Amino acid sequence: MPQAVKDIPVLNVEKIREDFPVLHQQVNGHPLVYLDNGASSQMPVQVAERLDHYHRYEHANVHRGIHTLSQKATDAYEAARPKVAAFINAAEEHEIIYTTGTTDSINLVANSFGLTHFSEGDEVILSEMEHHANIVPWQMVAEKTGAVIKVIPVTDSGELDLEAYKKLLTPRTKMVAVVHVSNALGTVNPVKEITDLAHEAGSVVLIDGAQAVPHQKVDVQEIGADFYAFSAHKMFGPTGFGILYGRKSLLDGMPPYRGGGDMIDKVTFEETTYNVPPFRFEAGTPPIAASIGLSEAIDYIGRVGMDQIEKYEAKLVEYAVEKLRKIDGLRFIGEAEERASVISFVFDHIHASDIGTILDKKGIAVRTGHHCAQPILRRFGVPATTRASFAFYNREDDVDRLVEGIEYAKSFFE
Ligand code: 7TS
Repeated sequence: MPQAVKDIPVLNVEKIREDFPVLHQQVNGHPLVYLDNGASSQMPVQVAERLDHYHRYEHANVHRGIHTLSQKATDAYEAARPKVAAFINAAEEHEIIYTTGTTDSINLVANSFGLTHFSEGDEVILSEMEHHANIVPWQMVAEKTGAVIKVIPVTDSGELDLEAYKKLLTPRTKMVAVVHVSNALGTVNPVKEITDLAHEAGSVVLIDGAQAVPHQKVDVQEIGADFYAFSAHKMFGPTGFGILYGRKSLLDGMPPYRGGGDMIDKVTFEETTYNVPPFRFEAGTPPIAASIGLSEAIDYIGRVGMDQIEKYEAKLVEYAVEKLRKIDGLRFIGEAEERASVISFVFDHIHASDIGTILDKKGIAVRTGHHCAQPILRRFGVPATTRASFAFYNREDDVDRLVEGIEYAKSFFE
């Protein structure tokens, strides 16, 4: 079995960092400062070792082998379902669909639910701060069905304009699809209120939780959302894997999105009948190891403690905002009252990619660009921002290095 996992009774950042070997390297001659967690978080050794153990000793295809190894692999693969259900407080494990990530989860709903429920003139409400993954699939389905996309505007501080949202809801609203935490602004949206309002208007709701699940407790029953999507690689797990939570009563009535092995009940050339959810939506050999890796990542998060993570990151982000605010010429893009571990900023006369390149020379990894959220950057009149995004293994020292790096970058343009 993999090495016994380390006990972490309180959030001790130095102890936690021992579990992330990737953080202990030099980049361009400097100790790495990793502030690109919004794109992909790092993996603790416990997850890496669990993946290694699976590949060395447990690998077999799932759901189809009578032999012992296949049964073992199936058990380990399926174990993520109840674990994820408990992690987001889903009512039952069959509401958890394995996908390849948030993008895949949203495409599944857009195609399976959207293509069958939308008709000419129906309305889909998105927000101005969506990632392209929560825009483009709806546009593609709207094009096929004649549905119309409406957009909730964002205020100057980077919050959703809820009064405008209320006015957009009509009896024709069939779907409200909104991000929980914005990857470009860091705004935490009031998803329960948004969901309640949508339900009052008779609409179904999808929440894009890609940037929420690594940073805060998510309770899908409390939010009341019908669908909730997220990715394993942003929550200390492997790439190529993600989750779609779907309300059972809706999933039962949804057709498959992809055809193939595993998603069927009976196949003849005349007619095919389909498996029950979630298997109906999981055609073909899945990312078996990745599911096992996600289980381990959820265990790891559980040992650190989501309450601890929330508290720790809130303090760290507050520290970062205060330090960055003091830098002459720096302008935040997104200053919502409720914000998570993402800070975006610009300088009027320095391009974000220049800042990012110079920071990299100092070993500091940030993301620059439009963050796959072009409409919201357009809303703020900027082509790109520099974005620092945090995880619970970041420290105040990382923030200090970032501030020093930005001052250094600025000195080239003065
Ligand atoms: N939704 C949000 C809010 C995201 O931040 C991302 C990825 C996605 C959806 C898509 O997730 P995927 O795992 O299917 O790719 N966001 C980012 C980012 O901010 N930088 O790189 C990827």
